Amino acid sequence: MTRFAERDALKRAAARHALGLVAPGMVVGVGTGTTARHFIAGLAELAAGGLRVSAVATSLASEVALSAAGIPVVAGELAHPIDLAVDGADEIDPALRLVKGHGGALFREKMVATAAERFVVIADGSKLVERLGATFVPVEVAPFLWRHTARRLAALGATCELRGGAGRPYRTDNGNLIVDLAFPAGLEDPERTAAEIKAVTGVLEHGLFLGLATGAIVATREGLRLLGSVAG
Ligand code: A5P
Repeated sequence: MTRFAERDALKRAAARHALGLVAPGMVVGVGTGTTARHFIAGLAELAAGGLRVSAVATSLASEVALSAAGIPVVAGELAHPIDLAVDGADEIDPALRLVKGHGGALFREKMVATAAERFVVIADGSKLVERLGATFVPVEVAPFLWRHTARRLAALGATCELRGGAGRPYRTDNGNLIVDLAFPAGLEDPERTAAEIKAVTGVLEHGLFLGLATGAIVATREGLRLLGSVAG
């Protein structure tokens, strides 16, 4: 098995385990990315077998996949909390703090995570880190005067890169830009960095998800690791 196939099998194992948390009638927040795709495939099978749930999608891509599976997708009109949100992550630290957004969907992902009563992360073991900032922290910014916003973000001690480059910038589902921040030594104090990023005018949201995940299902070669509270 190639390394890619092995990682994909682990992502699938984590996603499949999360399906056990879904109960009839739930409003389920559904994530974005290669791990979440396995969760959507499993939900589609359950729906085909008669399970009735509705979903809140964290991206247009996930919305399309859910609709294709006949799962009703709700958005602005949602009056009640989301019962359970399930999503991937790019980094998970021992305190269940996350970096998310490498797939560009961080704004809606954070909206869904904050609106959910339970937020369970699904991932393969490569996402576990001792300290956040091992990769990069995506920040969704308004296109208006974005270079000025990026300069202020760089002043926080980060290397900033516009995703896609200035010639062909990546656009989020919300029509905004993503600036990826790399912190050479990682994040000593993620809460402080999160507050500093959020205080920059022009920033809409960042990929530090702190105090949001209630549990994580992490699939490793040695088996599933359940972090935090995962049971229903
Ligand atoms: C999407 O914007 C991200 O937050 C994803 O949840 C994250 O990048 C994990 O993606 P994979 O499951 O593809 O690794």
